[in-house]
Amino acid sequence: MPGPARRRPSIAWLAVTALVATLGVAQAQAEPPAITPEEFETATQVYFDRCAGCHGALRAGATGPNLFPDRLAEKGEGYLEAIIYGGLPGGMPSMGAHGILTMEQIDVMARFLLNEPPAPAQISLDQILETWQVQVAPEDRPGEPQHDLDWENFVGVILRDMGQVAIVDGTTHELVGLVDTGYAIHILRSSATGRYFTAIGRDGKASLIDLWANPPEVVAEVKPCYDARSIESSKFDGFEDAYAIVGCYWPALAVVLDGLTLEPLKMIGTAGYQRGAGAYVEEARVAAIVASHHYPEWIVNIKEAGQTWFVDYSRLAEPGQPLPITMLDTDLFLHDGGWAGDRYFVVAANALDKLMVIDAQERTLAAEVTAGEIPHPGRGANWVHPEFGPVWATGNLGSAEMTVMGADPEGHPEHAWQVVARIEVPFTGNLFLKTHDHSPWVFYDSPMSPSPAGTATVCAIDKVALETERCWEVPGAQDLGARVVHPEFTRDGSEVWLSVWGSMNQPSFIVVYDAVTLEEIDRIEGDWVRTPTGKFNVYNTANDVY
Ligand code: DHE
Repeated sequence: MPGPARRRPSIAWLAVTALVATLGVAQAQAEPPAITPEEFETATQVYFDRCAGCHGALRAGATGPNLFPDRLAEKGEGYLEAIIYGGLPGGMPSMGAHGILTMEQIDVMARFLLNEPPAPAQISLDQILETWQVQVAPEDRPGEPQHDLDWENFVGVILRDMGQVAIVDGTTHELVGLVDTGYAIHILRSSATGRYFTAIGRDGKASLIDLWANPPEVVAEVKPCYDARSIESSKFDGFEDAYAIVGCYWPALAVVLDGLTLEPLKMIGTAGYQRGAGAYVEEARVAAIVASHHYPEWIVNIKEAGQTWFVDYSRLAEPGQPLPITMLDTDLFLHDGGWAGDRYFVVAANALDKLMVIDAQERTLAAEVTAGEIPHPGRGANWVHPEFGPVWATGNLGSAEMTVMGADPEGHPEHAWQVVARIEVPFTGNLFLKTHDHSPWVFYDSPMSPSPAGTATVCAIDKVALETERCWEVPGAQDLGARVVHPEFTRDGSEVWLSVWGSMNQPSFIVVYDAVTLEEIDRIEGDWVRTPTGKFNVYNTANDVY
């Protein structure tokens, strides 16, 4: 249906509607506003790219609230435009103020949200097989590295909006190679040996990157879903690099792949009943996945089901390919997480402000801990504190706090899974923190801060005093309209790198700090450095150093 000509909202008008929204004054909206088929199609794509991660492919909500038209109709189109433009302190990004969406797109998105959502498609194994390609067969790959570089100190840098991964030498800071991957590429994981990076794009495309090739190259790829966030390799003794798994956001699916060719081997549907005797959830998204060192299995977190699954890959090579799955009830809104020591895996139930501590040896829920608002650990940070023993920390999206808890039930039972410090930081909007045994600091970002200064700031937190030592703005980041994100260490822990995440229209840089003195020692620059986000040192990623 053709829509009427649309007005362009002015910033002043948006400010007024934001105030109205903040004061909770509802604007009645009887009929869904008109939207043309072209606008609907564009909005569906924008929603998939920018909104589905938090609000769900079906708009049923998760990290963010549900975006069903019946709820939103009470709030009205002006409210929606204001929130999309300006964001909210709890983590909703300011899409307009940060130049992510234009005024026209915001206008279309507000109308799209007030109309019924489209039904997303399912996928079959045949469709997945059509996307599977092996560029270099395992038998044609080199038996040893084809370069003299210290490949275990390579850093894979995600160039998000370029759909590329840059392989950078962690020793020389030189670019070793650039490879094409999936759209809006999200994370990399190292295979057990470190030889391969597996990459996952938001479009569900998985790529296998061989670091022994000169230059590194994609040797296999497959697209097992339409929307994905996680990927992991098999790491148990005897199964190194043998298998990989992709966790999909849509369809509700995890797909087991051959680790050397990415051939799809098993599809595991995740739609089902929520923890306990809960409701049936059609959209049960796969969030963090980690490879266990205790058993030949992956620990797979199903967000809307509130369950953590232990997926046993040890018998995949047998005829009939049984794939035993142990389901543990944890809690809803599971998102990201990492190892606390080598026995416990901690995953954030983010919208509940909780951390689930999973005992990977016993396959039980060891504890639930209340963090700050919307904990977002990435992988978290591990170190040994002189009083509390081994501890584990998370940042929080919604509160200006780094939360530290005891993580050693055997040696320090009185502190285990108790919050031992809530360390004040200047900004909300943290996404990642990281540390290394050779650094006295935890490095802490705040790219989702509503304050532009916050988005460009990094903090160093004292691991012994348990207080913020220093926070500083990365010079030049604000001039690029960029956010400073994702600390990562080099293999020996002497340097920490942070991405200056600007727009794809101009190059930005990766800033390198001395991990002890906090001095800036280099900027990795070049025309290729566009939209850098996550960075993954091969050794640290393969060995879960964080
Ligand atoms: Fe991520 C980890 C999901 C937005 C960069 N992100 C994760 C994980 C999940 C997740 C489930 C854990 C994977 C694992 O360990 O197996 N991320 C989501 C979303 O749903 C969300 C909130 C919204 C979306 O639409 O995707 C989202 N993520 C982002 C970003 O905006 C970031 C900063 C840049 C980007 O890709 O757009 C981003 N996420 C990352 C990174 C990690 C990650 C770099 C891995 C951190 C690590 O150190 O291992």
